[in-house]
Amino acid sequence: MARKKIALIGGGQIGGVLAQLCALRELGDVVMFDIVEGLPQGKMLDIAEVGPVDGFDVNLKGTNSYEDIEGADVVIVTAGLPRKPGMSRDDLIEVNSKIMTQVAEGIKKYAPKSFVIVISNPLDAMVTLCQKVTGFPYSRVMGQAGVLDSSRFASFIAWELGVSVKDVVAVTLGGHGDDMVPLVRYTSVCGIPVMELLERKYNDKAKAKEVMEAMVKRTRGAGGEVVALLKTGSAFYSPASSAIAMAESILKDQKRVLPTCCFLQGEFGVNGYYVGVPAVLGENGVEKIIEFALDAEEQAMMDKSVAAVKGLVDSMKF
Ligand code: A3D
Repeated sequence: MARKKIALIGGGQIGGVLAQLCALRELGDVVMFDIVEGLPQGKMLDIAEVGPVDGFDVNLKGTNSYEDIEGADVVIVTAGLPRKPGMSRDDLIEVNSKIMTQVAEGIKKYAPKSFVIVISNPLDAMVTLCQKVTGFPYSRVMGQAGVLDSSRFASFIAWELGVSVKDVVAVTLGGHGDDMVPLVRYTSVCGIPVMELLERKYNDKAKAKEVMEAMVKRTRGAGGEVVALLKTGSAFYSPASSAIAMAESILKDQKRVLPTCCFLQGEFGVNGYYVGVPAVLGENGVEKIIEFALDAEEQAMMDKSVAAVKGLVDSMKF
């Protein structure tokens, strides 16, 4: 059986971590494409030379030619500019749309059977554009945002309650913007609703609510919090790990349920837009969107988030 092949489009901060994680987990052979000469070649050589130490055995190649991504099973796209302090993700739309159009044309030509995971921002708009340009089925083009947003939310809850991050299950819905929807009612620690644990901790419902609201706010602004600290770019370890979880679920047909930016056709009352929802990821890509009931307050937050996505996507000229 041939080895799996993973193509990384963009060899910057996230691209480098993606390559290292692919190698460490031996997910397959990896090709990194970037327009900057020497950058992908240098990064891949650097990682490859530590195979004997880390004990991985995969082929790693850096390239400036799209031909080299030929036959890729999974393509992960990080090409594009990241935010600087004070910028919103939406400020990147003009410049990153041009980049995404070129990238999607390259993928369409050289990896026509691949599954594509987009990370470039503004996420929901860039996934939409990637699907439009490639013309691939919706099940094969998706975006990474929700795995990370949910992981951030789960981290804040674990730190607040003094429990292992492994035992918190949290989910966020909606667009990857400041209106994203962390779903408190469906968040639990070892199956126990998180609000029950917070109320016990503080013995005060109002205080518990206040603490949760602060964590929801921090989750919504978590990307910006990292940008403000780094000053020269945005988060890169965490989006890389999150996309690898999605790629691994597809490559190994794990059928994990992961918050994924998927094309909705009526689910959650959304029709014809890419929005973050839980989905089953397996050998056929997005195999199923998991729908469930939202209460009036959650639906209102979802509607607000979707309205922001629609505004951005509708502003793009395809
Ligand atoms: P950075 O380190 O700047 O890397 C981007 C790379 O893209 C650079 O190496 C560029 O040379 C390359 N590039 C530019 N134009 C092209 C092109 N036409 N074809 C191929 N490569 C090109 O950025 P980064 O890795 O930190 O971030 C990449 C993207 O991910 C940005 O748009 C970020 O905003 C976004 N991002 C998304 C999340 C999500 O969770 C969705 C989180 C963090 C960052």
